[in-house]
Amino acid sequence: MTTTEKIARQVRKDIIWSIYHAKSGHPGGSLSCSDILTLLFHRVMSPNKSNKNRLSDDYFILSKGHATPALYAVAASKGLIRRADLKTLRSINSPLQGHPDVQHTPWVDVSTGSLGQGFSVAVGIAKGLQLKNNLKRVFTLLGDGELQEGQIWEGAMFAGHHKLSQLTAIVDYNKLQSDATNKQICNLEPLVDKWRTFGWNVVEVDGHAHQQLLTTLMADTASTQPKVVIAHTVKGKGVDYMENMPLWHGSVTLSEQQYIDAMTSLGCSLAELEEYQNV
Ligand SMILES: Cc1ncc(C[n+]2csc(CCOP(=O)(O)OP(=O)(O)O)c2C)c(N)n1
Ligand SMILES: [Mg+2]
Repeated sequence: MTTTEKIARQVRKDIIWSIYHAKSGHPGGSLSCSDILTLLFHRVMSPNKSNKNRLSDDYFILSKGHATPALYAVAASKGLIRRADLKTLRSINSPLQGHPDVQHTPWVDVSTGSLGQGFSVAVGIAKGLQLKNNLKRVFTLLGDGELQEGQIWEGAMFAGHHKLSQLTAIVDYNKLQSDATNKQICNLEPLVDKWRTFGWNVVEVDGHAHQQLLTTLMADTASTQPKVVIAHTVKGKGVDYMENMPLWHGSVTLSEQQYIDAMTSLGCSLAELEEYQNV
């Protein structure tokens, strides 16, 4: 297992652990983006040279804002927050709110949760950077169900027209939204063609294959187009009873047995489970 694969596995355990304590949260869509976020923050985005209270000098906007358990677990893996704080997920007065919140959490770039809006802000930030000849990059993570929001396509059209090459959107294409598949609710296909027609450089990857993801996310920034990475993923990835099951979208309470089963499925030993009790 590579270093980032090990980190992603830890991130998945921390997701389950924090949601278990919160008695609510979104496991499915957090587990599907764990590999993507781990690689972004550990390998792809530039280090936080100018401000140690940030995750990176680049911008990151979690447009699928309900996946905070993954974002916070990655922040803990970077040492930006204490692992013990993950237990406070969704608690009143905790910095770790159910959706990213700039007022509670200073290292979050944009408050999100209303699907579609984060992407629009990411497009705006990229345009601002372009106007200032500032070379920082902007990354944003979208859900596939989120792509059904009208403002996504307004933003996509704008970004393509203005050649916002500093912008990279990643679609967590787990094929499921809240209750059913995209295909049942409002089909997205042909998805590659749609983005291409809007003037984007489109790359498809396996969203759990670290080397493939890394190569794609690191690839040329010299292009004159914004880039979209369509990452094929599995909702609930790593927890066998959650995989591809709409039930585990959110917002769910995990029983003690479900917590233990999920942690075991992620490779957690009994000793490790006990260690979690002391964090
Ligand atoms: C504008 C808006 N409408 C509805 C919701 C409620 N909601 C939260 S998550 C979700 C499903 C999102 O599906 P997807 O984007 O595929 O997310 P993922 O599968 O990655 O969890 C919905 C409908 C919302 N947050 N914002
Ligand atoms: Mg989805």
